[in-house]
Amino acid sequence: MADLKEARVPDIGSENVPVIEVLVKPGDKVAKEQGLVTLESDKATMEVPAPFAGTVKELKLKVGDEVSEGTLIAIIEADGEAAAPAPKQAAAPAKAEAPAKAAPAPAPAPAPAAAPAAGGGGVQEVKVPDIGSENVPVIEILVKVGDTIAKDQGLITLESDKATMEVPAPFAGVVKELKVKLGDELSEGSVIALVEAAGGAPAAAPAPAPAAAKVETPKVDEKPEPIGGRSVLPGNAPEGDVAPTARPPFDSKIVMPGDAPYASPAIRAFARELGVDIRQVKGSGRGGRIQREDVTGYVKHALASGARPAGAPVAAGGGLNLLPWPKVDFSKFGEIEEKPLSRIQKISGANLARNWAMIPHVTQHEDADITELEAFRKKLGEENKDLKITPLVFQIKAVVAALKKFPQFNASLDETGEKLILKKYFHIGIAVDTPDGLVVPVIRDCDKKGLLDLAIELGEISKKARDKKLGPSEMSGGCFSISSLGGIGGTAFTPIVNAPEVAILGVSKAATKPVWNGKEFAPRLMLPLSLSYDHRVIDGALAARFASYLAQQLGDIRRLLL
Ligand code: CAO
Repeated sequence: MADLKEARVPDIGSENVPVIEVLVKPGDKVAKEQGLVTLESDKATMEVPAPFAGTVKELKLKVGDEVSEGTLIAIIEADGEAAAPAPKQAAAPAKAEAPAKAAPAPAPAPAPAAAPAAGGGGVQEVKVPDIGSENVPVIEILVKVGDTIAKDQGLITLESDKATMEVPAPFAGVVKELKVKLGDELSEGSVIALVEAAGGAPAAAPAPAPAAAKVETPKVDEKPEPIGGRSVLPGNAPEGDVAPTARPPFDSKIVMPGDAPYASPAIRAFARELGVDIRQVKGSGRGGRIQREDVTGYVKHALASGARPAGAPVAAGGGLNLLPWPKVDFSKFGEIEEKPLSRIQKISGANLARNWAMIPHVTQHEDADITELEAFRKKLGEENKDLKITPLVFQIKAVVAALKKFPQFNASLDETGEKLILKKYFHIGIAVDTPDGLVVPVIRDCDKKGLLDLAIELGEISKKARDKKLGPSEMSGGCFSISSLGGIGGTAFTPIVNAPEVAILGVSKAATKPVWNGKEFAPRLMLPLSLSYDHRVIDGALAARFASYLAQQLGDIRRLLL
């Protein structure tokens, strides 16, 4: 007999973990333990499997949603026998240390096992903890002999059918000998390495239980299958044989939802250290998984072609040879408080840093006389009292007109950096300031929408942005962005191009200024425009023309009808 049942998120050891993939759709028949969604926290990527076989009736999550224990994933019509006693799956965690009891849940992150040894220091064996499977192949070795490793730093990556997991060091020390090589198949107790514990490291390593080891598995009295997803242990994305540079300030999961790449945190860290945008890299591993060789291959190709695609290694060409970020103990100088960056800040920060570093920016300034526009806007506002009509909607229209006249601005460089993709659509991104940071929702087909429609949509997306309700699709596909600080103040600024777009318009606060009209100085409302552009694609003369055309449009809005 069929029965509608809920599949919920189990205890995943973290809160508000973003969904990066939805693996099923309504109507799909799912097998027991088939992955429903993939979640990715700072430290782990994990699939949440179906607790029983059945047919997905309704999906309750989408990419970008943030979930915690108990969040409803889907309503599933359970197949005959599964419909019966409904094991308390998902949200009912079992102990991590009893993975053999586990069933459909993200893998418990294995707590690393150090060989029991008495006393402090000394060379000790680091063994594979209980990973719930046998003969799991080593797919990455993240350290080499002689490396000084921190506690919880990844040593190796194992990949089973269902999970990818890093095994971290249970204590800090120096790697004396590696006992495994790529392809070796390991089980609980296999020795990974001999590590000389750093001075005070606890020798009888008390089976360190790093944060993600809290990821527990549901209590289901069924066949052991503890590894329900790609899971990685907490701790540092390993350096492996990568140049031991300072860890970047943002974490390894800086991916925009919607196109999350399938790669381990280690590979992401590796890509990031080389300045590679991992989303550009094609994975050659099973199921499209991105491997270390894919990243290096990508870099080689980019260097050989002489191109510097978005994300390619600028530094490799002798460009960015940056000093490490200063490490300062500020508390030495006075009282301090630490505040973690929000997720949005981390994501936008990583993008802004790349765009600022890789795009040769120039900003062209221009003033638009919006005296008449403002009079019209006020009139329109009086006629539509329930609608907030700000100068921004006129700017959107003027930008569309300018993009039509100067198609070079409605373009993106392709990933080789050798071709320009010209777009025939007009989707405009609007930078919105939210309490959690900057987001850029996109208004689509602005050429086909009137001022009032744009005002409605602008109001809606600003609200959605501030309520954190924007989906990934609402933040992608932009052709050109506008960043308006006009409601706040300022006379000019230098916005950062929102790659892969090639230009962005910054708008500051309009002010009444004396303007010479040929006979006298007359008071005119002047709107400061700051057009930043990618100088690889747009030259200064073109930018000056674009900005001045934009000012003309805003100065005489009848032109927008043309
Ligand atoms: N000059 C003078 N006044 C302006 C103006 C301008 N250029 N632009 C807007 N205003 C006025 C509006 O008319 C409105 O006035 P009333 O309150 O009298 O109606 C007021 O300023 C506030 O406008 P707003 O900011 O609420 O609305 P908007 O449509 O101009 O902008 C939005 C919407 C979402 C873009 C804006 O709220 C926002 O978030 N801006 C910040 C963007 C940002 O952070 N950019 C920086 C990116 S780089 O770090």
